Amino acid sequence: MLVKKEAQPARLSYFFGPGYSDVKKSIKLMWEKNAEDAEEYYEEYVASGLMSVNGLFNFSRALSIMTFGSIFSIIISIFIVVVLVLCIVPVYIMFSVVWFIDWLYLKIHKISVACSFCHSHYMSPIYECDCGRRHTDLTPGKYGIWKRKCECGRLLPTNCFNGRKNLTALCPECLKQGRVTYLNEKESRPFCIPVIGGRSVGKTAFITAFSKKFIDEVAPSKGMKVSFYDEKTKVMYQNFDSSYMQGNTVMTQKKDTRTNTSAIDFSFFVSHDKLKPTRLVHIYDIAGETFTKNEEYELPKHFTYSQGMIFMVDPFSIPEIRDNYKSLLGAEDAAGIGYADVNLILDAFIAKLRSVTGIKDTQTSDVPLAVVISKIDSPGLKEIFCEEKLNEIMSRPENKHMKNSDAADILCREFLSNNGAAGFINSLDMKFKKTKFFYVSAIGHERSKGAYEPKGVMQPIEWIGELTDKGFVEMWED
Ligand SMILES: Nc1nc2c(ncn2[C@@H]2O[C@H](COP(=O)(O)OP(=O)(O)O)[C@@H](O)[C@H]2O)c(=O)[nH]1
Ligand SMILES: [Mg+2]
Ligand SMILES: [Zn+2]
Ligand SMILES: [Zn+2]
Repeated sequence: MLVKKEAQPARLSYFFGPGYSDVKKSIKLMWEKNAEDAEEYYEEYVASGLMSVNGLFNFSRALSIMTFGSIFSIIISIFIVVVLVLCIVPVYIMFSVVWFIDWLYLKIHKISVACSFCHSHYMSPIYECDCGRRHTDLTPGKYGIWKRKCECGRLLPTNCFNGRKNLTALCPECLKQGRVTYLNEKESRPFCIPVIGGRSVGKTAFITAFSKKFIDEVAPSKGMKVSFYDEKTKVMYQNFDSSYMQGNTVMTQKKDTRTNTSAIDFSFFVSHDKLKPTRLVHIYDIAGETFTKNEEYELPKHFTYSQGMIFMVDPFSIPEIRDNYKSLLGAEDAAGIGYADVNLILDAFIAKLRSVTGIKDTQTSDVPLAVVISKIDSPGLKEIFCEEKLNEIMSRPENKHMKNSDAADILCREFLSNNGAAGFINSLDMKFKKTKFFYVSAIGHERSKGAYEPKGVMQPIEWIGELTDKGFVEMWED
């Protein structure tokens, strides 16, 4: 396990390469010389006449070289091999120790790559030297403990303590499929959250509001530095920015044309002196069609390693709520209702989750699932999801000292149960060990009526972070 077998385009360190062959060569040479000498005397003995004195003298010389020479050669060979082993063992131990420390550092800090192209998840990428040679296993080893020499002569750092992260990195999984994907990961820890739900439930509005709030307000106020993953995510942010100012959303493409997957990955790095390692936040906006249509999409691999998931529910997708409140909606709100049945979406989501994680029908999933009721600024709902209602729940004798967020969870569950969605809540609780309900208004008002005024968009992600990456969310929570 310690040393992977794949040959690297680098020079072996002395004891594993030149040292080893030098020793082999010198032992071989010694034996050859011995045999040569013996042969020489034997030939002289034959030439001098088999029974002559001189001949017998040469014969005994040949014989003694054969025996004593061989014994002597064996001793010297053993000695050389022992010396070599004595040199190799400490080197081997040393590189194993450095290899282990490097591995442990990545493991403890949960450093890994969640490829934003193919969504595969792994610990280390392939590193490419300036000369184009690819090092599939750039770790301390027989090619070098601290640095290795690429075949081109360039010295490459082999571990996380001396700048390996600054080398050009490639996705090994993309490469297997014949695609060259350069990664911008900087030995960072991914923080991945897919946002799931039917079409028009408010996923894109939620991601827009969260991203803007986090990047423009929360991060700067806490001294965190945000940088975009690449040019594409920068453009995505600019689109979020203009949507945010206008109070609308851009329609999510059915497929990410770049990755050909059904999830759009908005990713950015978050760094701070006290935050080790840097986090790479991935928010996946999954087009609603993935759940409602029976089309074949690539399996959502990010379901297997996400810190948590957000399941968005448009309250107006629930028939009873629609019947009760739709007449109060303005034209824009009425036009933006997500009609897909939440139970069908939930079933489709669970089926996808099962197929990719392999969990059985009878098993519950461990992944934290934040169930988010959207658009609570809508007329009729504003009066339900309000401070007074929370206070009423917290004043109940059984709820003494309850946190606001727990009261909000109860409020959401009661609201859905009272409106014919008790079955939906049961299904969720049966399939997921950790669920919590939240209510949000991403836009804060009807579409296209001015800039966003988001409410409650941080809490679902904070809750997921509290369960899975406390060090990170503690940086930004009040
Ligand atoms: N009133 C109101 N409408 C919203 C809110 N969030 C989204 N919408 C509307 O719901 C519709 C669908 O939103 P969108 O985010 O594009 O949904 P997606 O398909 O799930 O990404 C759009 O017309 C939005 O304007 C909100 O917080 N309040
Ligand atoms: Mg969308
Ligand atoms: Zn990839
Ligand atoms: Zn090179």
